[in-house]
Amino acid sequence: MDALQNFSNLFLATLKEGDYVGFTFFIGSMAMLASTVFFFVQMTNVSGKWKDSLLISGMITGIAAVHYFYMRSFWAENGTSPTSFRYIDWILTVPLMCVEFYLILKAFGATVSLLWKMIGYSLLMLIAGYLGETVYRDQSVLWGFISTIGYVGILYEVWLGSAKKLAGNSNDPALQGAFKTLGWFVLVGWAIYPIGYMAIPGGWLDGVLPLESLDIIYNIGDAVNKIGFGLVIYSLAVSSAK
Ligand SMILES: *C/C=C(C)/C=C/C=C(C)/C=C/C1=C(C)CCCC1(C)C
Repeated sequence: MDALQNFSNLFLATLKEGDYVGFTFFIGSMAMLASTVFFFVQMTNVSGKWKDSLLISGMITGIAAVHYFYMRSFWAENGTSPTSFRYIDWILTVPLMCVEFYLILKAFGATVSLLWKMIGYSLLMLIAGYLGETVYRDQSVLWGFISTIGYVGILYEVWLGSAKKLAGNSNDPALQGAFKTLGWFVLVGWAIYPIGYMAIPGGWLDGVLPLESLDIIYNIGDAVNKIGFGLVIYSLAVSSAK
């Protein structure tokens, strides 16, 4: 009975009126859930190789949905940021976004080693960010810098490196357009996160942005990047030549 009670608290803790940060967790949960249904249903409608891409899109928002249900309750119960769960979510979903790039470019020669390189960069980015935000808060600027090296690595691959060259090999304008858009997600959409990170005490924007803005910024970032990213893949899947 106790276990059942604990379990229901994890998912069902009640938000208070006027808790705007909590509201964004709630909206995040619903948006991720709805998108997951959408991607999984559309998976059955798209042709051949695109099924895998839509499966991954649904996995990304599905993993995020479960985390958001949990994080919403964590916030409602404790009134503190569910930082560890956020990073657990990211460490699962960001590598899956690298898999999306790989799947799109596979027909144009993307190798598994490119995939691992991008996953490696994302792990560096997220592990360093986690350490700076939790274990070594005093040195959050240093860890933020190390994390940024991983971020720049991903940006390099997508905008200048081998991923970009492979996309250039394609003669499908739909693919090239979608790849460009995904690149903008990584450049602009993902830049939302370091801005949130800088709002923590001791960070460069400490005092400029209120601390509560951290969760709001991360919640908006996740919705834009996970759902938006998946929608770009979906529209590529329905418009691409083959
Ligand atoms: C769905 C979740 C996504 C796309 C998460 C992306 C997260 C980042 C791009 C985080 C980047 C960070 C830095 C570049 C420096 C400061 C620490 C981080 C982890 C917030």
